[in-house]
Amino acid sequence: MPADARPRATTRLRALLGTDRLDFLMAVHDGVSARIASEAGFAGLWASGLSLSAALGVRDNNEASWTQVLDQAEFMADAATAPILLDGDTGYGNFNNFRRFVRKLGTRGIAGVCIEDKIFPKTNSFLRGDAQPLAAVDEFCGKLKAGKDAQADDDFVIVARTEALIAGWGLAEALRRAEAYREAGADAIIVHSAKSRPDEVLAFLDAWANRHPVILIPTKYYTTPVELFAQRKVAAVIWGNHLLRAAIPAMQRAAARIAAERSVAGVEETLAPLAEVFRLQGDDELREAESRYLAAAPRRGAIILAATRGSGALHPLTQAVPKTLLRVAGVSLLDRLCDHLSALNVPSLNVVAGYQAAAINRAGLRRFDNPAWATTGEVASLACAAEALAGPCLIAFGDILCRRYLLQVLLDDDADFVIAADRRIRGTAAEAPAAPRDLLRLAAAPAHAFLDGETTLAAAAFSADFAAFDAEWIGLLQCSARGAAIVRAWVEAARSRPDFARLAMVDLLADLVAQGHRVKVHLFSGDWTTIESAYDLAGASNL
Ligand code: SPV
Ligand code: MG
Repeated sequence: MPADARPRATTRLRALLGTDRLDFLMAVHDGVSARIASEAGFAGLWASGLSLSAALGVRDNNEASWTQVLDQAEFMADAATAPILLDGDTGYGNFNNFRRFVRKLGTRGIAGVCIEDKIFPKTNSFLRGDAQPLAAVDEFCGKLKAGKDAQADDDFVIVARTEALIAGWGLAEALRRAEAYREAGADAIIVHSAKSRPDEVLAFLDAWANRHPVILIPTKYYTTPVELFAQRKVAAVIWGNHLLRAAIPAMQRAAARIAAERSVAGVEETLAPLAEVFRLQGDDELREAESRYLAAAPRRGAIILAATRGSGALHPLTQAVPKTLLRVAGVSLLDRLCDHLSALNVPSLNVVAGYQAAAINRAGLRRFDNPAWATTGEVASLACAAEALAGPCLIAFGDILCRRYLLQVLLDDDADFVIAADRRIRGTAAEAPAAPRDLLRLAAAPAHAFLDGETTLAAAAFSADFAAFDAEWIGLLQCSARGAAIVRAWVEAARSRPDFARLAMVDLLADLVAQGHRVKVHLFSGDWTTIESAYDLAGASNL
């Protein structure tokens, strides 16, 4: 978040209690409720022990430990813009425990704490209230003094709450305790009541005569118009538990309906949209921060050319699926390639489909269709996905199988054009007549005859003249953002060529070289294959 130009939360809470105006503190129980209440415009928040413990699924009997409360409080403070007064129950022990609690609260962005004059472990004031023992006044005053001495921020607020009326000890005792707590240094007094009529609280206020700020929690006497409190200069009213209670029936209704209907369709429109959840989580701030702090790395992409059915030799296997969906060891060529690319952090995956295009429907893979797949070549397919040539982009044939490291080597190279080649041209001896392949002539022999290495492309062609070339292209072209823009421009220009339908990717490589671009070649020996026959497919599982 940008630096908060407003006064500190402690200062704002103190100011709120110091005025003659009646303010309202809304009870919250977690980060999201703290944000919701802040957005609703409450001047302050009450981190309610009842609400917090209920949200955690435990009782309001100090079952959540003080450090667990501290952690919850920190989430609230991070999410809230309004200052938070935390319900500190009895202070989690004696003066020593309380002063440590105060110091820790100060480090978690909490503006103030309230402690009540009961005995640890306490129970909620509306449960068997009159059976609850009260703390000795002197002991409680010592605790308040220890808290005031421990606070690091002068504006941190410590509120003393007397349960004298709850416990049935009467108005005089409530007044005696409130006065003792004021003298001990409490910044404000809460006088709590479990009656549905405000009479005992109003009697207290009248006798108290505004001698020190008072906060009320009219959970039981909620029908009392707040003007009666304002007239008596009450500093603040706490709405003690209503957001948690609003959430409970909403969750119960939704849970029951989803269970009964075995579907979420019925409740969907009754719920907060996910966009609202993300908004409450502050996603917009993260986006803004990302634009400031994250290097504007363009999203890496890949375009997989997979429009073909494959040669006649494969037709018995490609009746219902394109070649790219042929499986090797149970995984299709396309899935394996996409899995590799995802593992290598290439988020934007695109495929150009043609034959049996609808069979390609992998989640997260964007499909472009080349309806003219039967009569056009690789470049025409690439042109169908030209818009994906934005930012660094790997162009790959969909019918190859290769080890992941080959892809990694190309992706790690930030030259404008990088291709992978095999120094051994496959099948030269075995095939008669030898079928033409994507062949490369290298500008220079690599430094080592057998090790993987890198060099520069001198020429490329689809040819059977094996003797005239040095290596075979593996069907992978990695382009930098600049390289991708050049390829895109070349593809757009190629659309008007008479031979457009026949153009192959090697024609692109040859043209890049002819135009004076450096095409870097990484040389490998094996570790890949392309599937042209059932024989290739059978052999591929050895990889
Ligand atoms: C709380 O919200 O936890 C309180 C107020 O302490 S009450 O539940 O009224 O005691
Ligand atoms: Mg409480």
